[in-house]
Amino acid sequence: MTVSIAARPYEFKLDPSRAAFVIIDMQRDFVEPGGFGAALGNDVSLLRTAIAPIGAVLSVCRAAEILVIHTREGHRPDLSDLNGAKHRRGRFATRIGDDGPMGRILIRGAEGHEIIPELFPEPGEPVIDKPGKGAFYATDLETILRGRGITQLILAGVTTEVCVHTTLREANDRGFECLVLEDGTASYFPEFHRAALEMACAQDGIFGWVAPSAAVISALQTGEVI
Ligand code: C5J
Repeated sequence: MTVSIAARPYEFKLDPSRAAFVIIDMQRDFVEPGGFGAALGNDVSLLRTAIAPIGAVLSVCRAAEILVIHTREGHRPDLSDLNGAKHRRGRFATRIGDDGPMGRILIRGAEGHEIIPELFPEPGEPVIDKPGKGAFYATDLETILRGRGITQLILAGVTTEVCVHTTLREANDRGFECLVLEDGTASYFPEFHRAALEMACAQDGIFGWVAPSAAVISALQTGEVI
């Protein structure tokens, strides 16, 4: 059974039994003051617009028994999975692994590394810890998806042009059909958010589809295109 989602560049035929909702890096380190995003000089409040739309789609996906997967960007406390290039990047005083108001920045086990309470995983929902920007790099995400027969991904989270887009590209090259949740993604740079969404569905869907949360919710609740 498929439901039709009104999307760009054309309708997305979603098969809930073969789809996963992948929520990328909705961690305190990115969306709350005192974390990695703030250490890079960003206004983290810009990312919080994505929380409510993701929450709404999350409820509907859980009700429809669509597999929900969460990712977290971060590193081992001994930094053994943090490559030097990533560690050295930038000229800010605070770096990955340094102490911050929410514990060590982007380190597994620190408060800041945790997923925000509004979107906290339920028992049984896989949480993928990733050391890179893409969710497929150095993780078992692909094994989990293939094992469950998943062929379609609804992607949400932050930031649109970094971890969401990197994951979109990785997934597309691996043969997954991807739909990016337009209001369920956000960026510290609104113009990058807009451009990333345009890039995703340009050329008749070069990387995939883009749709607002309302279209996904409506399709899953009514089975009709809104
Ligand atoms: C960044 C991410 N922006 N989750 N990470 O460094 O997009």
